[in-house]
Amino acid sequence: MEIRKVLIANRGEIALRVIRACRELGLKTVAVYSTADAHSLHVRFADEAVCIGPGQAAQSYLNIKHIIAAAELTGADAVHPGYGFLAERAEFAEIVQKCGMIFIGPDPIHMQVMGDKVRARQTMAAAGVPVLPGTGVLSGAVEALAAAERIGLPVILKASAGGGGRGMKIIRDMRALPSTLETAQLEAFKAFGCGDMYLERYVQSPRHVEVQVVADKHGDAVHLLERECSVQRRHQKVIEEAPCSVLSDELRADMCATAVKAAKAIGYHSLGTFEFLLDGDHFYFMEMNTRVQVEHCVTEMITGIDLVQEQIRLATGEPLAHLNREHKPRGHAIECRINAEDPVTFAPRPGTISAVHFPGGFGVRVDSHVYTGYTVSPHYDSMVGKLIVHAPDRPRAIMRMRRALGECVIEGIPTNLPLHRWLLKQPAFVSGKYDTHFLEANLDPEAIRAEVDAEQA
Ligand code: MV4
Repeated sequence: MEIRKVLIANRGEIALRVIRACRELGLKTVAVYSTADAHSLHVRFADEAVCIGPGQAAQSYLNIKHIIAAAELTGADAVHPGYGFLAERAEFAEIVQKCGMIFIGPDPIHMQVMGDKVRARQTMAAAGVPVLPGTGVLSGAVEALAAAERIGLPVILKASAGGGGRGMKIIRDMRALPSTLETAQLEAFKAFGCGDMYLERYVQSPRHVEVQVVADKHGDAVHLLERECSVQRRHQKVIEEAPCSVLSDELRADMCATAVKAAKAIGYHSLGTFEFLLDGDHFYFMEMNTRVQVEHCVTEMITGIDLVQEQIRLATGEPLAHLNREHKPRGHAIECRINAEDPVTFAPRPGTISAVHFPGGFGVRVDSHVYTGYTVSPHYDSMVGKLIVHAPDRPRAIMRMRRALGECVIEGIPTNLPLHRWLLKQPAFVSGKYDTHFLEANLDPEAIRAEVDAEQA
């Protein structure tokens, strides 16, 4: 199977990222865009561009008919979904394939299995991947109470159709379980069209560590080490790094081998990420992401592998033969997500950027679609770019990130740059000893405001 022309069914920095990979592979590109994105760089940098609807995502970037029409009109032979929007919708991948095009991603069946969190849990357990003690879909309060009794409190109720932290409730008291289950089922039904819930033992202070896997269509799979993603707020990641600074070589090897075993067991192909909860020196499967992720760049920096090019090659059926089997981390990489938002309240702040200057220099990478005069639209998420640094070790990566943040200027709209400047100084971050509660537990509005004032001085 050969690819000549790729349609990128996305926008923003990831659309640019995919266009860059295609250009280096000698492939033609087709951008699709909403009327709100008419002046976007992905439209300018692609070989062709097709308008697919108005600003509301439901009518453009989520409009399968319009995207397929754009692909047929331009003669694209492959579709890259990026992340978000249609990236994990099995139905979209199926339609792309039925129209005779290559979907640059996994088999739709794997998107389905991993989208159903109960099925994903069962599938992983059957493949020998550690999962927390838990249940299948709960039939009601009687079963839930018995399960909680067996597992021990606290437990967590999760929606089978949820994921990414949506539809979860922590139970610390048996008496609250029946009513919380009922509420959660109703909420899940409203949000996802499916009220199925399951229970797991609740881990109080875990770290979020995920393993990047690449797998070909011939049953081969390799890992590309792990990423640490515990610096987050309300399930939105803020900083990611690779490798994870608290993993022993043994634990890293175990976690990475487990991810490879899991990918092979289900016959997975393309890029995939296994998310684990790390509790001391135990790890448990949480979810699998079947797409390229925002934070893929930190893995690229420490492995030297272009993940998007790899993803495209794999989609054509190329074998993994050329990839090293065992990767040792090559230095340390950190990524800061830069958002157009209030740095203290995190409220999105769309608007027009009056001036922008991105940092540069040795070991600094900026993946961004914005420029002076660019308007951040309220229709889409508020990320305006990613600042990534690479250095020989973690202390030097932190110094380099502080230096790069100091050079970064975005004017006209507030951004979370002051939050990042504050974060990179926090003793818990610098020590590397932090868990998923670190950011929310240590937020210091006064200190962040001081960073805002320092920026304006
Ligand atoms: C958990 C957990 C503790 N115990 N499951 C949140 C996102 C989704 N992938 C799973 N999540 C969690 N599941 C059990 N049994 C804690 C979280 C969690 C979390 C996980 C990763 C990163 C940040 C988090 C923030 C809050 C809760």
